[in-house]
This record gives sequence, structure tokens and C-alpha cells, in this order.
Amino acid sequence: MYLHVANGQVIKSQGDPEHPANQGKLCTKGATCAQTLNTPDRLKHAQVRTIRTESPQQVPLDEAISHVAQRLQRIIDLHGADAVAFYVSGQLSVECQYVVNKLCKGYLRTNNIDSNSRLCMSSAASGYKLSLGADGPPGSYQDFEHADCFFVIGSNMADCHPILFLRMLVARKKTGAKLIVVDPRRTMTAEKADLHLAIEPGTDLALLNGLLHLLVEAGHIDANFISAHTEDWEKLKPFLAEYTPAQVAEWTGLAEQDIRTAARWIGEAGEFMSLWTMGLNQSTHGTWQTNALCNLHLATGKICRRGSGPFSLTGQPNAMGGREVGYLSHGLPGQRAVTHAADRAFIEDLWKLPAGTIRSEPGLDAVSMFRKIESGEVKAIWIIGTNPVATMPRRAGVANALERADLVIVQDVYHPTETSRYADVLLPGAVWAEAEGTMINSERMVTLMQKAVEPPGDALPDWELVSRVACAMGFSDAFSYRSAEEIFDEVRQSANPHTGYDLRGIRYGQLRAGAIQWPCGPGETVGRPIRYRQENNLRFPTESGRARFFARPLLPPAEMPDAEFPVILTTGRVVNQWHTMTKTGKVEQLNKLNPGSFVEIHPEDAALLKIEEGQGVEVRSRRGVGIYPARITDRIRQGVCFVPFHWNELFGDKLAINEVTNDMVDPLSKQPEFKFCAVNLTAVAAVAGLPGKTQLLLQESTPFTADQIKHLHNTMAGLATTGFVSTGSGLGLPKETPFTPEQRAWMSKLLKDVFSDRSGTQSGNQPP
Ligand SMILES: Nc1nc2c(c(=O)[nH]1)N[C@H]1C(S)=C(S)[C@@H](COP(=O)(O)OP(=O)(O)OC[C@H]3O[C@@H](n4cnc5c(=O)[nH]c(N)nc54)[C@H](O)[C@@H]3O)O[C@H]1N2
Ligand SMILES: Nc1nc2c(c(=O)[nH]1)N[C@H]1C(S)=C(S)[C@@H](COP(=O)(O)OP(=O)(O)OC[C@H]3O[C@@H](n4cnc5c(=O)[nH]c(N)nc54)[C@H](O)[C@@H]3O)O[C@H]1N2
Ligand SMILES: [Mo]
Repeated sequence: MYLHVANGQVIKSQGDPEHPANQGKLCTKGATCAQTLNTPDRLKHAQVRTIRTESPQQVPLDEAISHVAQRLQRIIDLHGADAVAFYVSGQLSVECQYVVNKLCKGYLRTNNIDSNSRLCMSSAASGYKLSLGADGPPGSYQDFEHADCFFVIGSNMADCHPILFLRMLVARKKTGAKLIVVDPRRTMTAEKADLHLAIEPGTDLALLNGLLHLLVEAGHIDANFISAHTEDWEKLKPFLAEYTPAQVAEWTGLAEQDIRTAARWIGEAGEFMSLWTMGLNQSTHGTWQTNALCNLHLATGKICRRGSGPFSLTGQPNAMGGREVGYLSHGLPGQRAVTHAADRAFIEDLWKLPAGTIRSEPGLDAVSMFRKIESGEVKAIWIIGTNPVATMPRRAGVANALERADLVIVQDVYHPTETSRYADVLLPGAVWAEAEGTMINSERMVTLMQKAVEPPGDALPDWELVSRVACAMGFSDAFSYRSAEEIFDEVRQSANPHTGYDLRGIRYGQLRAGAIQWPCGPGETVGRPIRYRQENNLRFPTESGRARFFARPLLPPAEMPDAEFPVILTTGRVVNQWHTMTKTGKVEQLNKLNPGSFVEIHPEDAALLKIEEGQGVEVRSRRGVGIYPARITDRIRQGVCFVPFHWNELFGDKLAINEVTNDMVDPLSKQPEFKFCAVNLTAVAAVAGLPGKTQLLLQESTPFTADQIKHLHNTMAGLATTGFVSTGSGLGLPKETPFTPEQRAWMSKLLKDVFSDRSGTQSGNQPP
């Protein structure tokens, strides 16, 4: 991406036509990102508090750094290294992810570091590792132009990977490739499909096994590939018998004919590509779903060749880079694991540590980490580039944990966020446009983010904040990096011949001219688009060199609907907002397009529950409750409702859907089941989503007619701040709405009262 800079400020962003991933195209969020760099809530200075009931005060950065170093050291001295934990992000640079992992696992000697990838890609990662031997997709985006059939399952690409989706649509126009979309909702992605399978949530394993059953039956199996490159096929085959089309149709709620059509298209396709994201990963069987999907490719031999393969679409910009440098609790740089003696020895060497320094047990995964803080076993947490109070399941437990902790360090670029409100120390990070650093996408393309402008105030690149704390703790021999490039050169030394991970041929100098894909060995100038294959020799990075089949039976999600909680809740994203909206929530154009939260409900469910369009609906689970305006639509299955997770407490009361979600995890990947829990729905009178006081006043002393209130319900419920326009004196109702000037003035005053209250709590004047 190019940034246009004037007077030291980024004024406009523009796509880079040479970049291999997007060829110059930007989505709405990329196109407007310049507006998010310099906002009033930008965190420009460090803040510290030593007394819990007070709010943090601005201090010089050096003071904050030595404060962090001393307090961490004291907690380690008193309680041991495992009393400290790090929770980091797939939105940080490779260099920051690497340095924080090195500090934690190598120097503090605890493996308690995990990242928001745990909520995102960890089921794909564990699934790949079991099926193929190493993490990451085996192919590249250029496969799009060569596939004859796309199988998109549990992914709303049109909204969440819009540029890639466009690339797929363009490719399909040329190649005539078929598109099958498996999603319980008729999303924008499903709308473009040749075949939409509106599956009953949580039953994808039945479908995947059922498709393989049909592929076998039709003889669409590559026996040569199976015998040359895989193992355990014979164990899988008998297991498939149960997954007859009739049985699968019953389990999945799909038409038998549609299942047969999908199998035929996959079987008859010359090249077959499958794409998936959170609809499969965020499940208590996410790893198994990845295995079952890989089974389809291995059985048909449609993998590791141009146009074919299983392809998980990574969510965050650098979650791939983070997984590669081992920023999950079991990982080490170069796709290595703490559980492998040889991997530990290699990294101890690289980090110049005595043998036996790195601990061999995986540390705490994200969900366990916050539970252990809640129970008092872990005393300190350093959170970098993620907003767990809004994005972890069962968020009330996360908030409790942060209240309970002795020390909460939050390194962010904005304040307040839902999480920064709990911080004892706030460290000001620089955003990507203000620092150098690399990021790696789903197809292993390494891109150098180049510095366009200076960070504001005392803000520093994230890697530098971490390195400076490490130096203050006495590790200056290992952390006196002068640049991100120096760190990258260390990362390059972690190449792994076993998995093919190899950045040795990639240097900052070349990256300045353009992105490069790994594997790229010494002396090479371009990467390779297909992994595991050298000319005609295909070898998977498992011990035997063969990929593995796994028999993965259909099991129910952790919490099934019952009489008390009869409806399935699934959660996810909208096209113009990003996660907790710390950036997109500030862009007027985006807020106009996706102004507020909502709950999607099927018309028949709505009729049964007497819920009207726009009316407030209480979504309640065993854990908590949220209130959202109803969006009644047949895009969703009966018995299922959908709520986006973007709007949280900074935007109004009772908006945080993670108050409601379940924190049960996949036993292998430890990824939580955000896509399935049991809820009940009740119509409520209040205008959902508006701050509590607004709701109350609207009911009590309103100068509005019944029709006007309905209008307010329909247009503004759930919008909180973002549903209003800014007027000279604050927020107000848009001009084109049917209200008198007096009513508008009344509303403006109300909003002023409400939001001046809220900004008081937000800026940390009161303890959380
Ligand atoms: N606009 C936008 N784009 C984003 C992001 C964002 O916040 N906003 N975030 C990025 C990140 S980090 C990620 S991880 C990706 C996520 O990208 P996606 O995974 O595509 O997005 P989600 O909306 O979380 O979920 C995808 C779909 O899964 C479906 N689903 C739910 N339950 C099931 C099920 O049981 N089976 C199947 N087959 N499908 C199911 C949902 O209906 C939904 O349409 O998006 C990335 N891109
Ligand atoms: N219910 C439900 N919950 C979900 C999901 C779901 O589908 N449903 N999806 C899950 C998934 S896939 C993901 S990836 C997570 C995302 O969850 P989070 O990562 O918690 O969400 P973000 O809003 O992206 O948080 C990023 C934080 O980092 C800050 N930040 C941005 N840039 C920088 C930087 O350069 N440096 C620093 N230090 N900070 C920065 C932002 O201001 C923000 O506070 O949410 C998960 N939670
Ligand atoms: Mo994600």
C-alpha cells in the first residue's frame, strides 16, 4: 500500500499495483485507513498507576519502562516465572512477535505467551500439522486462476476477504469454475455461489465425510496418489460407510440432491480448491474439521499442484508470521515446538542460551491464561495489540481476571479500549505506517511495511518497547536491537528444513522493492508457490514423508439448544468494520455503511416470538445477555440467530456479544467455539443498544410520537454514537430524519448528557 504524506501526516492510502496479493486493489477499510492514524484517543504517552483505585497518570516513557521491568521482576521473584503471562496479536510485526516470544520463552523462562490467533487460526494450524505435517496452506493465491471448483466452507469471503473474493470472481469468469459455498447464512459470498449449502451449524463433519463417501462411490479417487503419498487410507474407508447421502442430509439439514451435486462437481473438477475460515475453526471440533477437509484433497490427489489444495484464509494481517515465529504457547521460531528437544536445542543455540533453558511444556493457551489470572495463579499480564475484554468468549471472566491481577500492562495505539481501561501501565505503540516491520500473509508472502510518518508523542514501534523492557530487566546482551532489520536478520536464521520454512534468501533490501514469498533459500530471489514439492518429488513434512488420513466422526458442539435455550447463536463480522472497531469505528464512511449492531432472525422465528423488525431483542445464554435490534431476514436458517462482535461496551450498554458466547474449546487446538452456543430470544421494549440513560429517557419523558419512536427504533437502535451525525455542538439526529428542530435539539442535549457521562468513565477517571 502507498501512503500519501503531507506535513508529516498521512492524508491518503492507495493500493500498490505491483503487490502480488491485491494487485493494487483496496477494500473499504484499507482505503480509509489514513483517517485512523491521528485521532483524539491516540495513545501518545505512557501512563502508570501504582494505586488500583486511581487512574493512570502520564509519565516519561523511560520511567514506565523501568517501572514495568521492576514490577515484572518482583512478581517473578515472589511467585516464579509462570506467574507472568503475555497475550499478543496477529496484527503486530514479525519482529515484535519474535522479540516478545524470545523474552518470554528464552529469558523469563515461562511459556505463558499466547496470541489472538488462538481465537482465529489455531484449529487450522493443528489440523494442518496432523494431516500434512506442518502448519500453513500448501499452495498460493495464484491457484485461484487454475481451479475448476471452489469449495468455500465457513467463510464469508465477500465480506472478510473482499479483494481475494474479487480475484476469485474474475478468475471464475475466465475459467468457468464452479463455486460451492457452505454457510448457515445466505451471505454475500453465498449469493454468488452456483450452489449454496445452508448447513445446520456444527454439522460440517457430516458433510465432509459424506462428500468423501460419494467421491469413493463414484470412483473419483486417485489410488496412485493415495498409495505413493499418504497413510491410513485403509483405516478411513470403512468409517465412511455410515455417511450415506440420506444420513448426511438428515444430520446437516441439506437436500440429498445438493450434497450429491457438490460431490460430483468436486469429483469431476480437474483442479479443486477449498477455502475456509472461522465457520470451521471456531468450533470444539475445529481441528477435526481441518483434517476432514484435507482428507478430500488427499483422497483425490488434488493437493500440492497448481490450482488445487486446502487453503485456510488467515484473518489478521500477520497471524501467519506470528505462527511461524512460534508466538502461541507451544511454539518456537521457524515452525518449531517447545515439546521437541531438537527444536529447543536449535533455538537455545540461536538465542545464545545454555542448553536446557527453554521449558518443554507448552504454556497457557488464551482461555486458560485468563482463567488462571482469575483464579489468582497468574499475577501479571502484558497485552499487546489485542483487545481481549471485547473479543474473548465469556468476557465477564476476562474482565474479572484483569481486576484480580496484580499488574496489567496494555500496549496499544488507542486509549480507551475495552481492555485498556483495566491497565496499570499503558505503553504507546506506533502503528504500522509509523515503523518498519514485516508481515506475512496466508500465501507466505513477506511484505515490508515501510515507515511513512513519525509516531506521535513518545510512541515507539512495538518491538522497541518490548526490547527496552527486556534490556531494563538485564538482558541487554540479547535485546539491544538497533532496528527491525536486525531482528529480521535473526529471524532468518531460524529456517527449518523439515517444514520448508525458509526466509534466508529474503532481506530488507529486496523487500523494499517488493514482497517475496517463502520458501526462499540462500541465493534465491523468488519464492516457490507450492510447498512440499521439488520438481517431481513430493514429500510431506511428516516422519514418514506421507500425509495422513484421519477418521473424524460427527460430534455435537459443546452446548446444544434445549427447552430453556432453544436457539443457536452464531457470531461473526460485517464488511465495513474491523473487530472491536478501534480503527474502523472512527471512519464516518464506514460507520454509515455498517452503523450498528443487530441480531439476524429468521421470519418464522420472529413471528413465533412476536419480534418486529428493529425491535430490541434480548439474546440470553447461561453466561450473559446482550440486547440488539432485530433484523428479520430469511438469509439465516430457522432456529439460528447471528450477532456481529464488533460493537462492545464503548459503543453502548449490552452490546458485547461475548458476554453471551461459550468459552468451551477444541481439545487439540484450544480454540473457543464462537460459532455455536444456545440462547433464548425475547423481545424487549427498550431501544436496544443505545446507552442506558438514552433508553430510559426515551421511555420516560419523550417528546416523540409513537411513529417517531418506531423510527428511532428502526434507524438508530444499536447505533449508539455511530448512528448520529456530528453537529456544531456535539452529536445530533441526521437532517433528513422526520423530526422538528425542537425535537432535534432535545435529542442533541440528551446525547450530550449521556456521552459526557460516558467519556468520563472511558478516560479512566474512575477505576474500572
Ligand atoms: N470486514 C472484516 N473483514 C475481516 C475481519 C473483520 O473484522 N472485518 N477480520 C479478519 C479476521 S481476523 C478473520 S479471522 C476473518 C474471518 O473471516 P470469516 O470466517 O469469513 O468471518 P466470520 O463472519 O467470522 O465467519 C464466517 C462465516 O461462518 C459461518 N458459520 C457459522 N457457523 C458455521 C458452521 O457451523 N458451519 C459453517 N460452514 N459455517 C458457519 C457464518 O455464518 C459466517 O458467514 O476475517 C478477516 N477479515
Ligand atoms: N464472538 C466472537 N468473538 C471473536 C470472533 C468471532 O468470530 N466471534 N473472532 C475472533 C478472532 S478470529 C479474532 S482474530 C479476534 C480479534 O480480536 P482482537 O485482536 O482483540 O481485536 P482487535 O479489535 O483487532 O484488537 C486489536 C487491538 O490492538 C490495537 N492495535 C492496532 N494496531 C496496533 C499496533 O500497531 N500496535 C499495538 N500495540 N496495538 C495495536 C487496537 O487498537 C486494538 O485495541 O476476535 C475473536 N473474537
Ligand atoms: Mo481472526
